[in-house]
Amino acid sequence: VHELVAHVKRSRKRGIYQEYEQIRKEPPTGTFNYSKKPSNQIKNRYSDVLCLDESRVRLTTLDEEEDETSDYINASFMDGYKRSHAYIATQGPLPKTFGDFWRMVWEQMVIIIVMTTRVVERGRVKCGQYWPLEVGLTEDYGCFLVRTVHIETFQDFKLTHLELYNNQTGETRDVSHYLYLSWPDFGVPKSASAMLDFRSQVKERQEAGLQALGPHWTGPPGGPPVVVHCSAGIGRTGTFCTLDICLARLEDIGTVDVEQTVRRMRTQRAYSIQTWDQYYFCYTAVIEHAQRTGFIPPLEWSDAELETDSE
Ligand code: PTR
Ligand code: PTR
Repeated sequence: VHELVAHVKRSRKRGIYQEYEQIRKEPPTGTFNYSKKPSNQIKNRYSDVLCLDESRVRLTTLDEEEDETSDYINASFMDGYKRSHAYIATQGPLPKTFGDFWRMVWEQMVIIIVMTTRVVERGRVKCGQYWPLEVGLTEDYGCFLVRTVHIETFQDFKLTHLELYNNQTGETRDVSHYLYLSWPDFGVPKSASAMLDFRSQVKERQEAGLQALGPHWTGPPGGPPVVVHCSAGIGRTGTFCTLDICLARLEDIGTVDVEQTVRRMRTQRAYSIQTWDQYYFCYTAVIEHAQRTGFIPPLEWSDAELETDSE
């Protein structure tokens, strides 16, 4: 991490910006054929944000009659630190895809949903209201019923405990829904420390959830994938996951590689991280975390000293 600090100081904001521009210029590494099929296009929130065929999440098809595209949802598996399928990065569900979204959550055994957008921002709808807003309410999403059990409100986020009921099997599961409130699209979180606290809460819940699954869990070692979404599922989602991966590696072996993490992520979810300040934020948040946890002394780093040549 000392090297990372040295790298940022050496490159200054301009250098980090160029590093990001370089990544941005690289073309996507695969095809988007499923996203482009005519019957799937209506399932994409944005016609220019598609998912790579190779890493897309497939839904199981409900009956034989359905055509071959009915397994489509705009969602991608992404690796985490030393873990494959650590995340599912997805777009904010559309009313048309609410049922598909809950089916994916069920099929992938998801216990945590991280939402980094608000439903409406600056007067524009960014994501559908795919869960019941008030405690005690139940919504019907076709094969699944979702009930809001309990809501906890924190300064920068809201944690909603949901109960997901499968109409066909009669089983019920608990899902934790984390809604981060202070992150505008194409922007960065108000403060790195709020984001770091948010991330550690999510991490704790994931670890507790994995414990609770116990020996019956036969899926990926770290537990079921965490669903992360914003509006398009690339900008804020990519930033959150990059940060999570970088911090996990820092905590494990004391080193960080933001650049390669983002490159690799883009091979699984194209266009992850949308702006250079989201990219730069990953650096500063990692450094802030390293300071808070004692990897580097407080005096080694000050973001302010880099302001001078920012443009
Ligand atoms: N099905 C659980 C229940 O009804 O208790 C869902 C739930 C889980 C509700 C946790 C509230 C919970 O709160 P906390 O995480 O604060 O203990
Ligand atoms: N076509 C949209 C646009 O550029 O406005 C696509 C888009 C929307 C891309 C939102 C990224 C967005 O941000 P996020 O992934 O953080 O929701």
